[in-house]
Amino acid sequence: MDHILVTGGAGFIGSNFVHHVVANTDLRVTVLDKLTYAASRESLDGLPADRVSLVVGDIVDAPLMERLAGEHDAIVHFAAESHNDNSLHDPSPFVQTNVVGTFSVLEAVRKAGIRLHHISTDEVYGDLELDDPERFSERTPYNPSSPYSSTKAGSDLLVRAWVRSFGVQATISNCSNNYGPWQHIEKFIPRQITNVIDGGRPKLYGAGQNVRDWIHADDHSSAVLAVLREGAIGETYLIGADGERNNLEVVQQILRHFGRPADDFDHVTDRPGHDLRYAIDSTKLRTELGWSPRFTDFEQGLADTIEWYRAHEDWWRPHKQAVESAYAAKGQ
Ligand code: NAD
Ligand code: TDX
Repeated sequence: MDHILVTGGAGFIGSNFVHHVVANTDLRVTVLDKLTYAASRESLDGLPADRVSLVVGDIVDAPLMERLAGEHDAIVHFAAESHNDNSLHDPSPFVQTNVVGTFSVLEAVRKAGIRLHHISTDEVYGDLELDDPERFSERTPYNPSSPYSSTKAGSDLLVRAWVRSFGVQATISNCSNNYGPWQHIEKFIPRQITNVIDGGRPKLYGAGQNVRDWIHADDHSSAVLAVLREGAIGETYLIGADGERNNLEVVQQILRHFGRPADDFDHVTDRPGHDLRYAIDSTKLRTELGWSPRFTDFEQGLADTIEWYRAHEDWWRPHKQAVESAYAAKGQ
């Protein structure tokens, strides 16, 4: 494997992955990205031009996908509409990109006969009770809740069918909630960090008891690289770093970092159908591929992320007002 195509590589996790690949391998990378509102070209700044190039285009565009598949050894497929709240407002682009787009990627891979790694989410498994001793594993039945997670579940099932029916050489990974640099400020952690930088208050949906299993985007990247290189074709690997925290704990840690009082936040209208808890058992990935996370101290990783947003105000500032107006219109 020499030259890989990374769809969605100008988004949050995709760009972290491209940086990880450049720093840790000799691979050359082409990023294919539609540059939606969620993308940023700046996230690819500073990468060597002889190793990384950007093609602006849509994964739904079948001729484009076929041409690019023919020019690469493998595709790592991150491109998606990724925000649950947006999917409740307008599911249409989620069906287009996540389902039809993945179909287009699969057909291109099938025709070119190249390797595919499909990126997915733990949300395909639905949610867990707070006191459930079990966590999600590769054997957990699919039970998605939102338009976002159901389109991701649909894309996973397409990949499985293309492996079984057409012999496509694909793997799948389902990861828990990522944090780190370059995450769009519509998402929970960067929204709260930038609210506090602005002198405002974090906004907690409902009581703040919902639990997410946080992993640093660089650890997600190292896991994806491990599966791309050593994963068994047709297999699914769950990626997680044992980072369960409820939303209230995360908000209070952000407030503490800035020296603000622990109760200096607002409870706002809850998300309809809000999943209660996600938690990943990543035993298969750790035992079969020898992977382990590097960012095992969530408190330190969050502190570093806060400092990154402080240092990159030029990047997020132009979007802040529009993001907050859209939330305010929904009472959030
Ligand atoms: P993101 O929204 O930050 O980035 C998505 C990228 O895909 C953007 O650059 C966007 O321009 C691009 N894109 C969207 N539609 C496209 C299209 N039709 N053609 C080409 N490019 C298109 O998302 P993210 O948080 O980086 O998530 C990346 C992937 O990881 C997604 O598949 C998501 O489901 C998955 N995932 C995310 C998380 C998380 O916590 N963010 C956790 C597990 C899995
Ligand atoms: O302002 C907020 N207040 C709040 O309490 C926002 C934006 C969110 N929340 C809550 C909702 C969730 O319980 O925080 C938690 C995290 O919310 P998001 O950042 O929107 O993430 P989530 O819905 O958990 O989905 C994320 O993880 C799985 C990614 O966006 C998905 O792409 C990924 O698949």
